[in-house]
Amino acid sequence: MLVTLIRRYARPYLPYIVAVIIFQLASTIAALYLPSLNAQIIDEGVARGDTDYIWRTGGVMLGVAVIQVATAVAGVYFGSKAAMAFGRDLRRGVFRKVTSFSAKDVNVFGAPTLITRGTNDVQQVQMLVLLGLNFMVATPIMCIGGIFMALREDLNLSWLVWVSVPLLVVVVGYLVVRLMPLFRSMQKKIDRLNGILREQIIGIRVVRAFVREPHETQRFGAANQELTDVSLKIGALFVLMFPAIGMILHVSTAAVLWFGGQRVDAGEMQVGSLTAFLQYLLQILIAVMMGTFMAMMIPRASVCADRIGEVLDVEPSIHEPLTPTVPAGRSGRVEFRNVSFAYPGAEAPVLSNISFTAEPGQTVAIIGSTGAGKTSLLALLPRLYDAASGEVLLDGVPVTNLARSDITTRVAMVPQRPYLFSGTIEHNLRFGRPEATDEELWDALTTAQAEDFVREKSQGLGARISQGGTNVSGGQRQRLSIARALVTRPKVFLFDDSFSALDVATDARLRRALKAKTADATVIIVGQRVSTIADADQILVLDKGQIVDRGTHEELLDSSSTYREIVESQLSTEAAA
Ligand code: TTP
Ligand code: MG
Repeated sequence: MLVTLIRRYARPYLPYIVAVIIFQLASTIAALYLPSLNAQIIDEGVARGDTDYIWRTGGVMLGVAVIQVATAVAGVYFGSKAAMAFGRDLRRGVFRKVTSFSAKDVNVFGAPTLITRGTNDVQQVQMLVLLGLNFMVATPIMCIGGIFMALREDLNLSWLVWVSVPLLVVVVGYLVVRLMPLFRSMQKKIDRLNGILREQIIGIRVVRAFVREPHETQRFGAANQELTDVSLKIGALFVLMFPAIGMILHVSTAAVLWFGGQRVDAGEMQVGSLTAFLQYLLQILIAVMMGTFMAMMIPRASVCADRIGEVLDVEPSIHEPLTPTVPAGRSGRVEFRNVSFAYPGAEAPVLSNISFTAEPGQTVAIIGSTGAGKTSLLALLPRLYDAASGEVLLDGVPVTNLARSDITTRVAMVPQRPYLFSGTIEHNLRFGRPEATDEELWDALTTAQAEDFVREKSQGLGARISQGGTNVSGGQRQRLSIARALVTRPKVFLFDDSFSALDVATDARLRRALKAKTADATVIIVGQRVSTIADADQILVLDKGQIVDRGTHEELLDSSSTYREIVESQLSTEAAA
């Protein structure tokens, strides 16, 4: 998966990558050339007292050093550009994919892990690409070139290379192998800690109300301690790593000086060669170290790449038809034909054999006890889910054959638990139709009985709404979300229990105002209060996912015992209150 992802998302940045390779090649070769120039100055210039030679070679050395620095900077620049662009595109890819998910697809993963995959996991892969671009070319050339150059300086000391490099690989490799599982476990502990923190912040009121702070604090404390323990273990290994590497570097230096010094003494080697040899050995060791660090990132990044791949590979369970049918009329006629539906993984169907028609200008009301399937029924029209059997038709065309835009411009839903986005009131109201004018917004607010409280805000339409709409009351949120639906001027309105948080008087006023605004539209209302739905043209009584009775209020009072029970229970509770 790692390779696939990198291949797919890095392709547009191929020119950058080629630039990185060229610049790194140049900078590595320059870096390899420097110690040998240094040796020449010492052995030829200083030894013979040839000032001219020293100046000339020194000048060349300065030039090479400048080239080395400049190309190294350019390499890192293009490498970073490519890696960051890669990360951005990958994040965008995950985001687009998740946006195309149906409610069912989101449930398969769960929201928190989708968020982690789109952010943290992408970052891990991006990091590997960044380091890869920076070291991929330089490291092997440095190793091989370094060994070649070192041997050119002195063959007799070559055994030092063959001893110190494998030693370093073994030591660093051992520590890396010990570190890997700890890193993986740390990732999981961070996930867990985030999860607990998130839950506690969101549920803070409930935690307070039930005085669960001590218990929650303890739960958080335990997860926190686990993370600390893992971090400490990692720390302990790192504490070992740096002295171990330092030790190898220093012992190698001492060995080169010791054995090289003897050869210099014996006149078999020149001082310049000795320093050059030493510098090459250090270059090789540092390159090997970097290579090992990089290798350490690969497993971690590939775990992340797999997790990202799982998201990208999902075929959204609800997709648009390839050749959408264009409906003949656009009046907003809704028809359910023998519709059955079950939630994924549930054995019993939530809806069975639902058939009804809602004509434009009509109001169809749905009433039934909690869990009867009212919300599920509404969800089928905007295709939040697809029916298992039967057909849901909008203007005579099955919704599965309609283009998405054809549905969304004609159907507006006020969900049972309305959600507002962080931003301003205005921005929320224009959600479905960005080009709506201010007058239209105020008009919708008036109809939704929300004008007064918006006017009371000093910033009016510009008043801030926090994420989810948590800084307005439940009833205000419902009315804003009704106004949001009105602004889109749809042909079909779906109100899912949208008046439940309103007092009876406001409910009545709102429905009167709505009636005028929705005269030509098809209205489907889910209601709990009989008063909310009594004047509907058709009332469907839903019980355990089936329509048990249908008719107007008067007809149902006569014919439906279930309906009469509901009415009586409400009358008696009202009387009791
Ligand atoms: P709903 O359709 O949500 O029932 P409802 O809208 O009639 O109830 P309420 O008046 O309380 O709003 O649920 C019907 C059944 O489907 C219920 O048994 C729970 C189940 N269900 C799921 O399994 N998954 C879901 O995502 C939803 C919304 C419901
Ligand atoms: Mg419901």
